[in-house]
Amino acid sequence: MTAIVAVLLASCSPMEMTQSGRTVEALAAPVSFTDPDDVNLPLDLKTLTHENDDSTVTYTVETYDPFEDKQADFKWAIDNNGDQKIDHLVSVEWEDGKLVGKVEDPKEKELGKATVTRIGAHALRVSFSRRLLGATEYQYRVIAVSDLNGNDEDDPGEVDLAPDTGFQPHRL
Ligand SMILES: [Ca+2]
Ligand SMILES: [Ca+2]
Ligand SMILES: [Ca+2]
Ligand SMILES: [Ca+2]
Repeated sequence: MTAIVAVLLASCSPMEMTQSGRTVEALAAPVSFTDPDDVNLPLDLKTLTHENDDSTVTYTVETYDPFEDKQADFKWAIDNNGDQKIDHLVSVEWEDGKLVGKVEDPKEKELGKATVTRIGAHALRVSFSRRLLGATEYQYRVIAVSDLNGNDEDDPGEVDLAPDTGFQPHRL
């Protein structure tokens, strides 16, 4: 029995990969990972989730403690060609009295808008067009900045990373 199941599974996966991906991937379940309670900062990353459909990529961030809109400062740093260098950044920040989401290149040139939604006292969600990624497979890490000294810079001791080493893969 086990051998038959293994053969079936083995023969299934290449078929999935050769399909255009639309029907298969549109139904992809959200994928989450957890970062430890590892910093003594207002924004301590807890659960990070990615999901996508045909047109949109959505990230959810949940922290250990509740945070206010004006404390929000999250970045998803995206490497879309596997060289560990960042090609795109999805950012959520408090700007001009509201939460603003953007997709930018590493030089902060804006490539497109991202839609931010609060989904609880500990969490928010950001969505953007998957066309902006320019890749069907990429890896990312999440950065939360608590600007303790108010200088608008990410200083040592103000940052939580998730994952703490390496990147989280996302296949669209
Ligand atoms: Ca954390
Ligand atoms: Ca890269
Ligand atoms: Ca700072
Ligand atoms: Ca961390």
